[in-house]
Amino acid sequence: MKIAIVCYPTFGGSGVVATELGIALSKRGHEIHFVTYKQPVRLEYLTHNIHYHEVIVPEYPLFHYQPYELALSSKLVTVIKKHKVDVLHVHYAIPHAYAGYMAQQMLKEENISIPMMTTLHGTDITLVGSHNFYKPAVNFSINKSDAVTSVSHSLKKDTLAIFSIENRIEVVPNFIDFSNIKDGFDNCKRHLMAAPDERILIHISNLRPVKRIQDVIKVFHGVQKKIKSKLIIIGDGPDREMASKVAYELGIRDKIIFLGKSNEIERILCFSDLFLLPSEKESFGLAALEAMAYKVPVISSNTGGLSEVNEDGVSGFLCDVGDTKKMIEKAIFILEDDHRLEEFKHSAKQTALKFDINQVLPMYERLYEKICCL
Ligand code: GMT
Repeated sequence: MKIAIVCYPTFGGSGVVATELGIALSKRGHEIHFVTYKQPVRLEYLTHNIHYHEVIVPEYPLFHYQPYELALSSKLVTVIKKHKVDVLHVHYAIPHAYAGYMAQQMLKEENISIPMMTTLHGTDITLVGSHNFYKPAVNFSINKSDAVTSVSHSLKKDTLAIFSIENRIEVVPNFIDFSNIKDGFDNCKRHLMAAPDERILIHISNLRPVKRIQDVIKVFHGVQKKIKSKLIIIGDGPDREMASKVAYELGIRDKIIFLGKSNEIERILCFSDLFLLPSEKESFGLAALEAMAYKVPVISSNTGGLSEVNEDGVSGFLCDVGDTKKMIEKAIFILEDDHRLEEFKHSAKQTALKFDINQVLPMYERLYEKICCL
């Protein structure tokens, strides 16, 4: 099939999922067209059946806000017509589903019909989309999509509670392509980060308030009192400075390494011992799943879809949002004993294997076929 994928090309989970999906579909013989404003970060190279089409929004002084949706829907019309695309798959409802719907309408005028699938990722529903500024448009474009998927049961439930949805929502979980994960990664340079007798804790996110970075620092503060350890933080965002300040105040700034945005998380995950994800809200927690795939157990909050990913007492532990005392307790429990840590590492990987791309990809393919025959 020829599939156009619209996504955010950044480090965010929705962009990562969309990119990995496109790459995997191309390996199964589909022709993929990424349509976005920058080459997606996880898309290292283009191939004969992976194409990237840049959406350009020229600056014009009259516009206080540049009209991205307009440029995106125009680009979609051009790409779909030129490449005879069969299906349009938009990731993250805002504004992609809205722009996709407009492209569909423009194409209809030329007797071209193209079905659209919208994948809901989380903040497009729970944080941004639920706001009255956007709600009518998001509600409208979800209902106008030919298929709607959500990355967890929890997100589906939230969507149905927040919006007036007439469409069926299929749950298609996020996934891991295990063919990219090698056991015994040969570039695993643990010694550059920590001493041999130190444990390594890790947090990866966009450092936004929803991630509760202050809790990451507090949990590490509690852990390092009992267990010699380092904390690595990957990613960047508005709460970066606050996190650093809290760390100074607690006297542990020298034990925390801020690495900024990185596309090489496997180099760090390969030697990490524990992943911290104490988010306020998390529709799925792709970062946690990626950690588990690299045998890193997870201490997370018990919010949104996290309980569908992190198995309590198996791949790590789930604690109430803000319950840093319990998070510290559980982190120490995992880290204090070599044998127990190894068991949790093994179970984290086993749990992650349930999200193997080979189980998930056919779900998307079946839906593409279904909407193409409507
Ligand atoms: O985690 C973020 O804040 C980024 C956001 C995004 O839109 O990329 O992530 C959302 O989608 C991911 C991929 O489906 C999920 O794994 C994240 O849980 C979800 N984030 C939230 O719900 C806060």
